[in-house]
Amino acid sequence: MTNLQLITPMFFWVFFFLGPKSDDPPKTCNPKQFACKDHVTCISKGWRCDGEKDCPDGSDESPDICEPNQCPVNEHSCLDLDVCIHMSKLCDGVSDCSDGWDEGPHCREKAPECTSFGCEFHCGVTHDGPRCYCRTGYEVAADGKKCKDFNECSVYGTCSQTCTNTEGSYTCSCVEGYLLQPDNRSCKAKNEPVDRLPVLLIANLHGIRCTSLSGSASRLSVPHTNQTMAMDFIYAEETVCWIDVGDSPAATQLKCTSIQDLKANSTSIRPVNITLSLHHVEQMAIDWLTGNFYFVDDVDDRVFVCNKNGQTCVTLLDQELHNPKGIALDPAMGKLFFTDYGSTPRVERCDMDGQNRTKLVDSKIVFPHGITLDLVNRLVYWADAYLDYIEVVDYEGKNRHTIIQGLLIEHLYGLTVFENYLYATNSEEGNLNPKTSVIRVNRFNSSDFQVVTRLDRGAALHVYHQRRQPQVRSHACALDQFGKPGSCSDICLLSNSHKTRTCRCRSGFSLGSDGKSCKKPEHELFLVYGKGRPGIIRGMDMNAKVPDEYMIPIENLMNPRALDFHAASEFIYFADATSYIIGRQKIDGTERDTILKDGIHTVEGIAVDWIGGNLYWTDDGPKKSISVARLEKASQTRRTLIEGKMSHPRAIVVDPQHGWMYWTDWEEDPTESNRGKIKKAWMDGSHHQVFLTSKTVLWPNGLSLDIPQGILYWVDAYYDRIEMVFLNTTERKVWECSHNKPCSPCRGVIINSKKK
Ligand SMILES: *[C@@H]1O[C@H](CO)[C@@H](O)[C@H](O)[C@H]1NC(C)=O
Ligand SMILES: *[C@@H]1O[C@H](CO)[C@@H](O)[C@H](O)[C@H]1NC(C)=O
Ligand SMILES: *[C@@H]1O[C@H](CO)[C@@H](O)[C@H](O)[C@H]1NC(C)=O
Ligand SMILES: *[C@@H]1O[C@H](CO)[C@@H](O)[C@H](O)[C@H]1NC(C)=O
Ligand SMILES: *[C@@H]1O[C@H](CO)[C@@H](O)[C@H](O)[C@H]1NC(C)=O
Ligand SMILES: *[C@@H]1O[C@H](CO)[C@@H](O)[C@H](O)[C@H]1NC(C)=O
Ligand SMILES: *[C@@H]1O[C@H](CO)[C@@H](O)[C@H](O)[C@H]1NC(C)=O
Ligand SMILES: [Ca+2]
Ligand SMILES: [Ca+2]
Repeated sequence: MTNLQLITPMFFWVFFFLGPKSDDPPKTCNPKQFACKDHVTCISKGWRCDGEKDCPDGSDESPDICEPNQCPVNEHSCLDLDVCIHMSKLCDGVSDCSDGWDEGPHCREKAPECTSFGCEFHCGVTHDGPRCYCRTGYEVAADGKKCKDFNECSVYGTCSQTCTNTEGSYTCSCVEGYLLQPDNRSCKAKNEPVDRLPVLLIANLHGIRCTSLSGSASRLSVPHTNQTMAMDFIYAEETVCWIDVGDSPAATQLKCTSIQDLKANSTSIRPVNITLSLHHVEQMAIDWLTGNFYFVDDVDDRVFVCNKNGQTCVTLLDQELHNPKGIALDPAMGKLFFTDYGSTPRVERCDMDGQNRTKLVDSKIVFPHGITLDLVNRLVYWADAYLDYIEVVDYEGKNRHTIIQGLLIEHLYGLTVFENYLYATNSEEGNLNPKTSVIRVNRFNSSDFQVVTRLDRGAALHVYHQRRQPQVRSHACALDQFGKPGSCSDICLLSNSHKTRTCRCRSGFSLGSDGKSCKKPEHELFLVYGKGRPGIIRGMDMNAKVPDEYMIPIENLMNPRALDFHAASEFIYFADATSYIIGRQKIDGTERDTILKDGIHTVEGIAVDWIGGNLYWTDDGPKKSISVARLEKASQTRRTLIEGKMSHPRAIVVDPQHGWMYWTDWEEDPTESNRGKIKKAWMDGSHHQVFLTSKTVLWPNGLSLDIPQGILYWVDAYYDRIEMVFLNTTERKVWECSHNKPCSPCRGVIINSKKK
């Protein structure tokens, strides 16, 4: 078997060269200030949306920052647009606006217009002339005169749960498990048993604290958790789980403990061994139906999930993620929600198997953090730590509404909702101050606001109550007669509802045709890629519908830049540019080894000669060279074949059957006589020559050779395209992207490589 049969023409090295994190909000203004869109001016946050333009560009009053205030039905605004009065108070001889705007000479002047205006109910005199209004429960129809039923249910907060519109009125009701309150709008969760009151679980510097909803301390406290930010619970199992952060990835662990009857039991603390690193996990959420753990990692920039025992973990999302911060689940609906404050801050949703990814919010959002769900009304609440607000949208991203905005909430981290209240951990001086408070705000009336308790470095918080984790009668990942969840051999994920599932396999295995069993793949057609910051190399089946990991990832790299695969030995060879080494690891994750470290500089390309058992590499360091070494005993056998005579040697491939090697040479400042090139030479370095150069070749990379067809493929990182050339005729073609020949996996990469 040769290298070639494994690697199809669509096999490209794919690299993400991401710079240091640069997606934090602008740093020039202090936390109490608002940064104008000009990125220069800072103004006091209190001046934002106050009706006066304070930024030179007016961005402090722009519609995407400030929602225009709209008066409720049958009301009218005063001169101060934030104040509304009922229209019956216009020109009634009493000054109702503090500025007296509702009264004045216009009343007498314009009153006659009202009599002939033809309102079905009543007419109010405004500065702009007559305006009709209707009796309570009705609104003015499209003609501006007749009255029709007002749909109160379309207004956020009319009822705290179910709202039924009626002619001239509406009624509120509550779903099972809740009781309607005397105000006929609010719903209170039933406690079963009755003495099982809801409590707040708060992760903080000293452990996991438990208080009543009003903040008075309760009996439970799980002590000695270590720098825990991420925490969640499984109510049905009376268990809380959290991440203990240690000094190293290995010292960072997921732990769970029983909190039966809200009594801490330190002997029941158990680690859940997880194969993927949890060291940079920002937040977690437990699918309480299946017991699967979901994590967001804002350094490795991925969302991943592990099964209940931690043995199988799979990555759900790792593309177009820049700093995922918060995560929340609705397992009954099969929905996962997360916040990300990367280059385009946003709130997103996907199914719980990672499919159907959908953007919900991407405007008027800077630094979204905590996120929580109203599982009854299907609403998503999130906090923005830069714009200092809590807002809400429905599961479709519609009906957006601001709950509270302003200095009372400075840097919200954890967020949860229960009954009429939102609870959040709030740090008063941004991240710098370890002192945090837990606040609660009525989500239908932001003046109902209070500080519940104070603590050191409060992080995740949850209301621990049965109603936060409603059960379903049965779900698609229930254990079968062999004890396998949803009959999946490795991990069962709920997909777009609790009635559907997706089986996934652990690293190195792929799903069989039955969609349930996992088997070792035959390693055909696989794409290995490295991703910068921090580096990782992984493999996947390019044809598979679900991106199973096809090999144990090579983790903890600084900046992987080049790689190749030796089929016979199953070794991946890779160069790590920042740590100046060439190493290898088998695809089953074993035998990680550094094979070359002295005299290795900026290795940009690696090629395995599977016939001769040699490794070729390019080095774009000070010396610009191409070298070779034996695959075994590499450091004793290395030899430089070509030195100098190149601008920026990059990708390299070898054709040992015909004795040629091909590599790309970038030109930073191209001129008429100096362009990007593809060069070739015999595999001993002799017969060095330019194979191809042209005006339209600038940054060729990702060489790939189809030897039987005699075709060389490359991507041009400057022109963002894939090209091919016939070795026999040097005829060039641009690879057309189509359904059967997708370019997208490469395209993202090419764009990213420009960021270097
Ligand atoms: C709630 O509804 C009941 C029955 O319809 C009524 O008697 C009561 O006055 C209502 N309470 C409020 C606060 O509107
Ligand atoms: C907590 O983490 C620190 C380092 O961050 C470590 O020295 C200490 O041993 C850990 N404590 C526990 C109880 O794990
Ligand atoms: C504490 O947990 C251990 C292990 O789960 C259990 O055997 C023991 O009975 C528990 N003790 C109490 C007081 O609940
Ligand atoms: C988890 O790992 C630790 C240390 O590697 C080991 O002692 C323990 O038995 C493992 N637990 C499980 C449940 O596999
Ligand atoms: C996306 O969701 C819809 C239902 O919401 C479902 O019918 C469809 O199969 C999903 N698509 C994928 C790719 O999962
Ligand atoms: C909102 O909350 C404040 C403070 O608790 C209270 O005084 C006010 O009556 C509430 N408003 C409504 C409409 O319930
Ligand atoms: C060059 O190679 C291509 C692909 O193998 C083949 O179709 C074509 O006929 C060859 N041309 C010549 C001139 O040999
Ligand atoms: Ca008045
Ligand atoms: Ca109505």
